[in-house]
Amino acid sequence: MKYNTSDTIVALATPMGAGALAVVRLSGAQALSITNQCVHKPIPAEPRRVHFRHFLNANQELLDQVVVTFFQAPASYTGEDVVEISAHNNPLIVRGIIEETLRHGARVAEPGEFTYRAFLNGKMDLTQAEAVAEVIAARTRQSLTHSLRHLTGVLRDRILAIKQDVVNYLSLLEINLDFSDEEIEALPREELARRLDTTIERLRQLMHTYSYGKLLEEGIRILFMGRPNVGKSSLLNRLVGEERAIVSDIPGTTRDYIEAQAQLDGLLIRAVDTAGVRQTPDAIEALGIERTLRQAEQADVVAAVFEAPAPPQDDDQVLKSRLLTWQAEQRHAVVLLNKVDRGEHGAWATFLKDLSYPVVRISAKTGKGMDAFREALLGVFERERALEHEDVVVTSERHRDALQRALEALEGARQGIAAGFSDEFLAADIRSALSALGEIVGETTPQDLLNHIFANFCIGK
Ligand SMILES: Nc1nc2c(ncn2[C@@H]2O[C@H](COP(=O)(O)OP(=O)(O)OP(=O)(O)O)[C@@H](O)[C@H]2O)c(=O)[nH]1
Ligand SMILES: [Mg+2]
Repeated sequence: MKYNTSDTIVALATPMGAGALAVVRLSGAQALSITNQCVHKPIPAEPRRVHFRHFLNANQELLDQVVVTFFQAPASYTGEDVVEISAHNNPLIVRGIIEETLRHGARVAEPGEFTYRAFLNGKMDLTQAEAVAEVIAARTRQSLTHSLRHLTGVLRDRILAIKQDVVNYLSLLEINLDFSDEEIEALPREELARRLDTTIERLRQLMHTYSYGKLLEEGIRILFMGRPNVGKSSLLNRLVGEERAIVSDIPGTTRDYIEAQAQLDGLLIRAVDTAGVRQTPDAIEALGIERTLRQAEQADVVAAVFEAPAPPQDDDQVLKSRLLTWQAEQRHAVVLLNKVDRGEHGAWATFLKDLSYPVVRISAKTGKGMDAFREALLGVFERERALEHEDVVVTSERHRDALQRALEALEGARQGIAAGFSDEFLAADIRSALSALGEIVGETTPQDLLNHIFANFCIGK
């Protein structure tokens, strides 16, 4: 066990810095008595009342005027006695308050320890505890919506419902095992097979939502590629709505890649600008180009940029061959024919003919075609985005992996039935499915994994 959970912990719950208010939070059996040693008049043990107090330092001098709220166990965030002290947000005051509580026996909380205690005390399951961090970190409207849903326990409920079915299969199998001499079958095998199929299907559907959940969590990584000077940086600036990348008419302006963020229909767009791809004798530029090609492998979608008013060049042909390869590999891309404000050379229609990617005629200068570009981007992720309205969306890789293991175990049991394996074999598979499902909600999660999850929280959560 990493944390000692019998003592009283303290931490700043709001960001450190200057501001109107800072909230210092204590949790543990001594929360109120420690606080009472630091204020000019004791706070009665009546829960959820707000008290105005003078918070005093070691010399009994005024440190700040504060407002203290007491939450009595178990009706608090952590399930323990909790005291919240709202003070003026000055680091001198905050440090002073924390020091005083430490002097009277509190301990500085470990990262995530308030939430960890809430989890240990059954105030929330592991998916909800993880959702606390998700809610705080969410950067788009959609991702916040789903994090908040996780916080209310929708994923927990879904997992527990599936788990209950699996528990039933196991107990029916165990009845079969107990009465194996008597040739009574509590559950005929065909019936078990049918029910397993239903559960397997439910797991598959839930896992399927991860394709959208991953977009929510990680955003869409879009990489601008094209030969020098076609307007990649200008298009990126347009997409994110600010001048992030340097634009100039000197080919080879962008050397290293830069990333800028924007929101698109509630999704996070992470746009990456790259060095123009061309044959070059310049060693530094060549390094940048190599990087671009490596980045392209990690992008969710490549925006391939060409210059409409000029005829296709050798370097354009190189990019086109790449696009043809990606097309065969079913990777996502959008073709942007830029600078259409200066017209379009007749050769492009033929040049782009063998590409099945959407082609958007665009101008970074006038903004024409930007909406079509956004539409094309969203179109690429249409299948994933269709899952937006699912009640439960799996957004965590940890959950997806555990679901995958549960699914494989149940499929193993299903195949065992088809192959006529004994009940013992089936029961073993079903038990490992149960354990995988239990890991998601925190019932069978190994301690080191728990430690790892909570260690990624910040202090004060
Ligand atoms: N007329 C016109 N000029 C554009 C357009 N987009 C970009 N330009 C100009 O084209 C030149 C190159 O633009 P950049 O955005 O720097 O091009 P780049 O592809 O990032 O170039 P490198 O970083 O050198 O690879 C600049 O002078 C831009 O002002 C457009 O849509 N129309
Ligand atoms: Mg550039």
